[in-house]
Amino acid sequence: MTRVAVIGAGPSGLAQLRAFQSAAKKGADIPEVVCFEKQADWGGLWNYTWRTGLDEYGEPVHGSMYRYLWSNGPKECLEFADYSFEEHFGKPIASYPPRAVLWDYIKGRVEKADVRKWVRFSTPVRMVRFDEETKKFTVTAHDRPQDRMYDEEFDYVVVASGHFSTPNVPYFEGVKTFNGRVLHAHDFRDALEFKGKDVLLVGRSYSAEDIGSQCWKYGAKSVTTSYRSKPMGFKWPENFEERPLLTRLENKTAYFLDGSSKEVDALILCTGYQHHFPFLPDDLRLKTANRLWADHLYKGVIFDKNPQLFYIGMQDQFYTFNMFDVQAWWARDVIMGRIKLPPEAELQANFDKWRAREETLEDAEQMIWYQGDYVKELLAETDYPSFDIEGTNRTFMEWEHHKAENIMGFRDHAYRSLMTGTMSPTHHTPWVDALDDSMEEYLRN
Ligand code: FAD
Ligand code: NA7
Repeated sequence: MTRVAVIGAGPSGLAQLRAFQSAAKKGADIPEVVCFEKQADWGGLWNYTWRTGLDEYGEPVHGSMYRYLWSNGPKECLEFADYSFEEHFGKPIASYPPRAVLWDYIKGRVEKADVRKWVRFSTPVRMVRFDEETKKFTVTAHDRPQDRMYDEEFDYVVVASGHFSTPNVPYFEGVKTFNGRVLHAHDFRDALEFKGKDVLLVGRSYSAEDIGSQCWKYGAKSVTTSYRSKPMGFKWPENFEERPLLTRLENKTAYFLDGSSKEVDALILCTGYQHHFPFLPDDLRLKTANRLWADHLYKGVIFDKNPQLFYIGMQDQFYTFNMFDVQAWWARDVIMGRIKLPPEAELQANFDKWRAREETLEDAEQMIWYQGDYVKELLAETDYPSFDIEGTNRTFMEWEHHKAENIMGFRDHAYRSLMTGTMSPTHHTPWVDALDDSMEEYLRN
């Protein structure tokens, strides 16, 4: 029997499990699927952990999410086409759910699909090797509770281990002797730690924007973000400012490229993440920057050096859950022989086309249409329920517009579901006043 290993049970890995299960439900003979998950539960980053550094087994902690995190984009843009929010919650809910609500939604679909039995929890994959003669992979996994390592053979491997977990940590002069707290966004957990403090963040992307906003919301005395390329440019509140790049630190003083300086209590490096696959040897390991068209992946999914190896969710993301789904359905259909891969020259030409367009992208709007078009291309080749990509793109545009209007108020807007057509209700409390991020509080009518 054909065997498929899925590495990771986050949204991408779970999309792969659901893809196979949905084919089985329609009567197809599916391969045996084994999912290895390093954490004790599923949901990937959405499964919050209070731990930082190493976990209870001495494994690097995967989680980068923090308390009070609310979706940073409309839930309407990530909704599963085969499992709506309304189906899960039994009623329409507001558009920017906190983490716990989204985790519940992610779990609901796979609980319904009954695929938990395919997952081996607390089992990190240590190594994957490919035998050119037998054309099989040997996966070495470590059952942590039993403290037992073992090898198993597979015909296909799907890597769904995420890429927002291993921090990119640049060096700044004087950081060694800085008299305050220094951390990377990966280790940020609770904004209340910074209440009453002057906080400095380096970076200008989602983490800097959101962690900065949260520190502000939970009472930081001041928030300063420092950019390398250009400012985020939002209309920030009075005690929130953007400055050019940090050049050095001295005691508690931060110096910036424009010659200015500021006393700060903490430095949070929101400087992004590395694609990091310590369990993959050179010939199987994806090496790419965080970009919309990742290197080495034909159709954004299949490894160019080995057509039995797939990577899900490895691109930079506007689209998330439903893009992972479309990728997983596509990978499934290649594995099951429903999609016949074209000759390599054709795959390369397809890659070159997407890469060339990626290099022309100038702003978020163009990037969203680009990723939408990519999702559309894969969607057309599988039986994943079709959904309105243009409508999704337009919702993303509204989101961008609402952020530009009011960065601390964009989450108070509501959007229409592209899957059910239902208009979402406005949330009962403005985001700036909503300090309780529990599911009960969010779903309260
Ligand atoms: P992950 O969620 O990272 O899951 C990967 C899984 O693989 C984990 O469970 C991990 O334990 C497991 N794993 C890793 N290595 C191994 C191994 N060797 N062996 C076995 N298992 C392994 N997206 C949105 O749509 N909206 C948001 O608001 C949003 N906010 C975000 C906030 C933060 C702070 C971060 C970091 C990301 C956010 N994202 C958001 C993007 C996020 O990347 C996706 O939503 C999604 O979690 C990606 O799913 P994934 O399965 O690809 O990766
Ligand atoms: P991103 O989106 O990869 O952004 C990384 C940011 O870090 C970006 O603004 C970079 O600046 C900045 N960066 C990287 N290296 C440096 C150095 N050396 N000096 C200064 N600034 C640097 O990561 P995020 O963590 O923000 O977001 C990742 C995910 O988490 C995302 O999906 C969210 O939903 C949550 P640049 O822009 O290149 O000038």
